[in-house]
Parts: sequence; structure tokens; C-alpha cells
Amino acid sequence: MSRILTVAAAQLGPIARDEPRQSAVARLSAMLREAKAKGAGLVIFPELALTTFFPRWYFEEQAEVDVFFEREMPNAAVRPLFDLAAELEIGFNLGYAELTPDGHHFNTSILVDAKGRIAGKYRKVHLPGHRENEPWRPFQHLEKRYFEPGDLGFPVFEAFGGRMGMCICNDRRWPETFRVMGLQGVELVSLGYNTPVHYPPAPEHDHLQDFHNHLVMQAGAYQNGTWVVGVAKAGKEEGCDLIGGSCIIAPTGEIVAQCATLEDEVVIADCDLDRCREIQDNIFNFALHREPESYRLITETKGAVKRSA
Ligand code: CDV
Repeated sequence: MSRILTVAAAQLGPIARDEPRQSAVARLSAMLREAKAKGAGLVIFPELALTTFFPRWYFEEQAEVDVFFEREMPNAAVRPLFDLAAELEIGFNLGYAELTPDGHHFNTSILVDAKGRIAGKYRKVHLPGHRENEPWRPFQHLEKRYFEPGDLGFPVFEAFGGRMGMCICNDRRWPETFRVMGLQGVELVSLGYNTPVHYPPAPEHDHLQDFHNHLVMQAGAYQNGTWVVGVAKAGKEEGCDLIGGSCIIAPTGEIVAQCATLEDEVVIADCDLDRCREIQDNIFNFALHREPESYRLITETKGAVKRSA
């Protein structure tokens, strides 16, 4: 039986601060329809796909932050997307800000199956940025202030005929993210991102943002023999330029589809999940070739230890 899953990367252009959820959901729904018309069975949407990227602002009052969070999923505003997915029999991956009933804040991503049911949840582990207001920056990046690190690890779910994993934005820069899922036999990792072109602590790297984006995702795909689908919220959002470059990457590390704009745009690719074997059974056959005893430092330390042999 063929294990070809047709996947759509559904990039979003900017979302304004005052854009209502209903408008964002209508844009996502239009791309869901377009993806279905192109033959997709699964659509990947970006990180925090229901609102503007609010960590760029410092808010004194928690109530001002909480307006960007979802208290249940689906809720009334997002329900039409779930209903449409079930009607079209197409799955999706959606990023949003989650406020749990007991008051925890997470940067979250869910996998919804073709019947409109939540089949998997992931909460962002690597939170970039800073905790306090830093007025010297042209814009803030307060993920460390507004979110807690995810508490679910990097789970892999049996869904869509394969083994599916998720991560979110900054997670893609860390090899540990992909390797933990690779060790669970992941076959497709989906992720959304909001990546500003300008990185205030090291502006000399601004011209490398697109390169680094693809570099880490292509490496994650190849080194773990998995499909990777990375999807941006792109364009000039509230004065802040966000990179695009949404793409679908084969287990060989090759980009097989890529967005060309900084707007709402859908690209698709037929992802043969059996192609993961080309890598997972050979050059990166973990059971045969890994030497975990030599990797102890990876879990035993957080920062670098500068010791000599
Ligand atoms: N949303 C993100 O996680 N953005 C970071 C930026 C701040 C570097 C990223 O890794 O793309």
C-alpha cells in the first residue's frame, strides 16, 4: 500500500494587531480549500496563526497579553476551520497561544485529523528572546516572559498513515529537537515560524536569516531521514519584517517545494513516507551506528563545560 501523503505548506502573510480571529480563520479556511483542490491530505499552518506575533510588544498588564490566548480549542472563532476540515476530509496543523484552565501559558501546536479531531499536541520547548522589557530594541521578543517551556517533550503520533512530529520555530535551530523525534522513528516533522529579518542582538547576521532557516531544517530532515515542512508567517507585520521561505523538505535534505511570496500562499508536495527508509536504514541507521555513551554531555549539562582532556 502506498504511503504517499500529499502535504500543503500554507504560508500566512502578516496579521494585523487588530485583525479579529474570524478574519484569520477565514484566511486559513481559504487556504484549506485551495490545498484540498490541489490534492492535499494535510495542511501545515504557521506558529501563532490566529493572531499577530504579540511577543514583539511589552505589556504591563497580564490581561493585555491574555487577549491573544485561546482558552479552549476549538473555540467558537476557530470551530469553522475544524468543521471545514471535517467536511473536506483534510487534516491540518495549527499553531496558537494556549491558556490552560489552571492558568498556564504555552506556545502550542496541534495536529487535527481528517475528521476534525485533535490527534496530537505539542508545546514549544525552546523559547527564544528575553523576559524583561528592553527599550533599546526596535521591537521586543518576549516569549520567555509570556510563555512557559513546553511540558510534553517531543511526542510522535501515529496519524495520516505515518509517524508525525511537531516543533515550533526556534525549536528547529536545535539538533536535539529533531533527534528526539528521529529516535522515535518520525517520518514527517511539521513546524511553523515567525522569524524577523532583523535580529537585534546580532544584526550582522540579518542577511543570513533565510539561509539559517533552510540550513537547520534541511539538516534536521537529512540527519533523521524525515520529511520536514516549515511554514512561515511572513511579510511586514506591524512594521516588523518576517522572513518567508516556507518549504517542504525530503528526507534527503532536498527542498521539493517552496513559497515564492511573503503573502498567503499554498505549495504542495507528494511526500512518500517510505522514502524515510533510504536514510533511516542506511547512513543514519541509529541502532547500528549511534554511540550514545559518547553523547552523555548532551543531557547532563545545559551550558557549555570548557574542560580539557
Ligand atoms: N518565533 C521564534 O521562535 N523566533 C525566533 C527568532 C527570535 C530568532 C527564531 O528562532 O526564528
